[in-house]
Amino acid sequence: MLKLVSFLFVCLLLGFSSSANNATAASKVNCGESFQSKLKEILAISQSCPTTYYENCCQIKQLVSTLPSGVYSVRHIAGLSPFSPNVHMLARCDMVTDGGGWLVIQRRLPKGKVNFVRKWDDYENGFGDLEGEFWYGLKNIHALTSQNDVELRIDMIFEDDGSNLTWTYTTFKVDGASTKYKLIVGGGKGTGRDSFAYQNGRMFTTIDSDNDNYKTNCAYLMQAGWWYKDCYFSNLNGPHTGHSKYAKLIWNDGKTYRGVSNVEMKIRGKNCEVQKTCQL
Ligand SMILES: *[C@@H]1O[C@H](CO)[C@@H](O)[C@H](O)[C@H]1NC(C)=O
Ligand SMILES: *[C@@H]1O[C@H](CO)[C@@H](O)[C@H](O)[C@H]1NC(C)=O
Ligand SMILES: [Ca+2]
Repeated sequence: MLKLVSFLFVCLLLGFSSSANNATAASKVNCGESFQSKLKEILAISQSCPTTYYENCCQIKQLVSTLPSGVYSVRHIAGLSPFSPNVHMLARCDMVTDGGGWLVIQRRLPKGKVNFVRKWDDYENGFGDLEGEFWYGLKNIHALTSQNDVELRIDMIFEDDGSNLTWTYTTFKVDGASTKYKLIVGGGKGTGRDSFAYQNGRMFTTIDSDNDNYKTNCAYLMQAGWWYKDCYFSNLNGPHTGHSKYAKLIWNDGKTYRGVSNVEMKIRGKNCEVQKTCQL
């Protein structure tokens, strides 16, 4: 299971604004300081008063533009916890790509060892390791994409020649459990075939829950969970080593199905204004 460690914090520091969006207290952090001490101070402040600081990857990036990509505590997603909004959960943030501030919802690494052939419950709740390969969970992705308009970015590296491909989407939503987490994606920009948009409008299918158009179960055939139609042009949760040509981590680039070694699917609020230089 994904280590979505949730913990209840009580903000003990007086004098901090209660507004989650107000970074006034952060003015303590001085741009002139070295990166390491700045980082230490941010982490210390955030642990005693996280509600003020760790709203999402974008706000963390806004706070200190030099923070590295990695695992951070973010404000708990509305609706998922009785303790909301004071409960926090962990998320992987990409703080580098195109200005940073991205929350990573799926990640694959070369020869990764995490098993992605999983049942519905696991795809719903998330699994893997935020420092390695993981799936952030349909419940979480639904919550994150329904409370805020987000853009989606998919970064991939191909197995055959190590070249990379990026697709970006101006629309990305994952509907709720009642529609089997239907995919709504549009505004794709990239090179070659838009192999993710092909899955648009499809429900999610896993080995034990067949919601695809094909006569048998695409998840079983392709060894993953995905928004299969009949079945796919992309299979980003597929196994690194296929036991058949198509039951594999794959992307169709318009010419052919190509094995993929690295993937990150990441989202960022459209209202996220990433500051590229430290302005605290
Ligand atoms: C942030 O806090 C400062 C100082 O308390 C206040 O002047 C300002 O209006 C607040 N901004 C927001 C967006 O709440
Ligand atoms: C992607 O490929 C381009 C062109 O070869 C290269 O400049 C860039 O560094 C690559 N990016 C990544 C993340 O590998
Ligand atoms: Ca089917």
